[in-house]
This record gives sequence, C-alpha cells and structure tokens, in this order.
Amino acid sequence: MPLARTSERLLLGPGDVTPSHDDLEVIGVFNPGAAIIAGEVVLLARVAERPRERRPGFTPLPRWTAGEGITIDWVADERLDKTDPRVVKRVSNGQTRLTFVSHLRVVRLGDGSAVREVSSTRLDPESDGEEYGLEDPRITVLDGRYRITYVAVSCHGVTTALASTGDFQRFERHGVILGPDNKDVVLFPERIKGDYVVIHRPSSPAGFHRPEMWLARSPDLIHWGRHEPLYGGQADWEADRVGAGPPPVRTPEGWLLIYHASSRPKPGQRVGVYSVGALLLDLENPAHVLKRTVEPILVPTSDHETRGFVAGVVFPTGLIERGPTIMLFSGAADERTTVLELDRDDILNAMS
Ligand code: MAN
Repeated sequence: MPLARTSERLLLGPGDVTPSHDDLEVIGVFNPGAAIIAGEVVLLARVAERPRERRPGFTPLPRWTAGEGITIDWVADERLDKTDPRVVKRVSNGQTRLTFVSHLRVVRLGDGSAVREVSSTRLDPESDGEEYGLEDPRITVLDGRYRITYVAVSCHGVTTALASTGDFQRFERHGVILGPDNKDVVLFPERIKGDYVVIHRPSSPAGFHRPEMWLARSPDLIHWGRHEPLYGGQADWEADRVGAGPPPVRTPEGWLLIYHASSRPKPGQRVGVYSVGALLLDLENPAHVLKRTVEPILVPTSDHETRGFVAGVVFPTGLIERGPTIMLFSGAADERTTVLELDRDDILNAMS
C-alpha cells in the first residue's frame, strides 16, 4: 500500500520557465535537487528544451558544441526508432540520441511550498562530455559547501559529474567523478569512518545483474573506490531499474534512503512505471541494508504523474526535513515538479 501523502502541490511546469535560447522551447521542468540557503528552500531544476522549428519527415536532435552553443542535427524519421519518448535510436547503428537538451536552473521557493522566483542563473553544458545536457542534480551540504552531483550526457555515454557552490550564484565544476554509464549518484551528508560515501547506479548492457545500486568511498570527493553492491531490485515494481532518489538522511535507526524503481515495460512499450521505495542503511556501515519497504511507498497517481512527457513517473530527487515531515521535491511524468509531503515515521513503520 502506498503511504498517505499529507500534502501535494504542483510547483513548476514548462510554462513557468523562459527558454535559454530563442530557437528552443521548454518541454519539462523536473527532477530537481533541493537545499536550504539562508533559511530559504532553493531548487536546482532540470529544464529540458527542444528545437521550436518543425520540418515534416525529420526529427531535430539538439546538441551543445564549443563556440557555437546549441546546434541541431536534422535526421529523417525513417532512420529513427522512436518508441521511447525520451530517446531515439538510429536504425543503421543503434546509436541513441536525445530529442531534447537539458540545463539546470536555480529556483527560489521561500518555505518550500510555492515558487518565489525562477532565477536566470543556469548551469549550461560547457564541455564535450555534456553535449546532450545536464540532468537530475542531487545536492548535499558537506564541509560547509553545497555539492552537486549531476548527470552529464554525451556521445561518450551517461556519466556523473560534480559541481559545488557556496551561494547558488557562482558554481565550480570538478569534472566527471563516475564514468559511463552511471547516474542517480547521491552523496551522504557526512563522512563515515573518515570517508566520503556515495550511492551510484552503474548500468551495463551485458545483462548479468539485476537493476542495482552500488556504494563507493573516497578521501576527497573526486577519487572513488572500494565499490560494493548495495541493493538490487527484487519485486516486480523494481524489476527494471532502481536508483537513489534524494541524498540519504540520518535517523536514529539508520540512514534513510528514498529510491526510485521502475517495473518492466509492458509488451509494446519502452518505459515501465516509476514508483518509490525506501531503504534503511546501517549508520556505521551504510553498505549494510537493515530494512526496506517491500511495497512501494509512492506510485504515480496524480494527474501530473500519470499524464505528461513520460506518463507514469514519480521521481523524487530533493528532500528537505521539517520536523517529522519529509518534503520530497519530485519530477512528475518528466514534465513538472511537485512537492509531496510524507510523515517520516510512516516511512520507517512501513519497513521490515
Ligand atoms: C530515467 C532518466 C530520468 C527520468 C526517468 C523516467 O531514469 O531519464 O531523468 O526521469 O528515466 O523517465
């Protein structure tokens, strides 16, 4: 049984954000990282844009190039497999491209319940490894600085890069920390036994493993090692993919990790249903799973989640604690951003 949502609000949709370029239109504002700065909730939202221009029989595939900004490759429709709304594949060589390009935008929310300002501050692609965009940031405060792990997509694959900021106005880039294909990377908010710790999600086409999250440790946030498997999807609702949601939070019983999971797509479809579960990890050795929710705690139910660019997706990426309440800043159907509230004890009580 999914848990009761004590509150649910729509925060952002494509119409709330101005495009980064006249030739582009915004098609999604979703999967945001969340943090508190000077008492205010701030989101770093993923803004997905696609070319405005249409040419019958052709699909525009945007990409960022040094010196030129966004350029568009026009590919004849008959050369593309378009069954997944997120990606197209060239029929000739099976290579994947995105039909949109994403950047990250700073949004200020006051107490977290409504948007106060969509700022003009952006993190744009800035290297070849980011040519298809920046996606799905997670934010953790560590050593007094906001650390941002984000997905960098390019013809070299799907990687995770690190950035940091002290004020959400100027950002420092630290480069790729986990090579292809790896995403859904979240940093723990404190060192554990002297090490920085991340949860990450490697994926490979070889097909030996169940969908799985891994854990790794680092002395400096850049060099990651001592990788070990953390949790592989077991039930039908997590049979296709599992990946960390927002960064874990400390509770007296253990680290609470909220994660997303997708079921296997139905015949004839490319995308399964994206639900949400939770794990409780040992405080001293977070590679040890103490408890989990056997059933999902959230499934896509609201209109925003069941209809949109990718229907049937609830995808939390930001978390703010307010006493016993957990505010989850979530992507809905890869198109909008919502804030959902759950009772922390309800989550802990749903675990076994
Ligand atoms: C993948 C990524 C996410 C997206 C989900 C649901 O995990 O592309 O950005 O939100 O799928 O479509």
